[in-house]
Amino acid sequence: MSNALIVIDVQNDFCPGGALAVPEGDAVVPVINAMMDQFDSVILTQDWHPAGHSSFASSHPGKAPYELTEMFYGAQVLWPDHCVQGSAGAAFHADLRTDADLILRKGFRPAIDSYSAFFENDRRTPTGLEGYLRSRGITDLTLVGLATDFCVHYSAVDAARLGFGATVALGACRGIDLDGSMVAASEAMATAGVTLLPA
Ligand code: VGL
Ligand code: ZN
Repeated sequence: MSNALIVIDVQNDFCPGGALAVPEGDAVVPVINAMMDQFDSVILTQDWHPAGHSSFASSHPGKAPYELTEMFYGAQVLWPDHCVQGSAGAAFHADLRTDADLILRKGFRPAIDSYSAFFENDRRTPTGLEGYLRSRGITDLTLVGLATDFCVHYSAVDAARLGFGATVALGACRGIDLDGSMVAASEAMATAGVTLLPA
């Protein structure tokens, strides 16, 4: 039995000045850096979209960022272009420690978005993270990063559903808060059995 810190999407585009800036997104960096030494293993995720990705409003004529559309797998929020593969916005925040065991990239399939570190937004296509964790004997996960109400939320719910011990340290997360998504995320995580450590 061992534990891992899963650091979700601490990338320039989710920090102030970025294409999809999360308020105070950069404030999580020193907190996460200090947490890293307390875990057996550290895993970073990186949102990693090809140009023209289907989650970008710019790929849907007549649609604006933050509007909803229907994809083959259900409702999808449309985002400003962000975390394009190889761009400065897709890079990790310059001060984030990257001495991690694994960097997992997600959202690289053009036709499907991927909030969760475990499954794409069809909730079926695996990223491979579950197998990686199980084959290394990792049983307990603490999730931190950006954004609380999207990628942290979906990753934590999937972790709990898969039977991992799942804790979200809210002091090391920041959210977007779109139409009540912060409250909805807290409820969904609590219902799934995720332990929420207050900020
Ligand atoms: C995220 C929206 C789009 C996230 C990623 O990391 O929470 N949110 N892509
Ligand atoms: Zn994205």
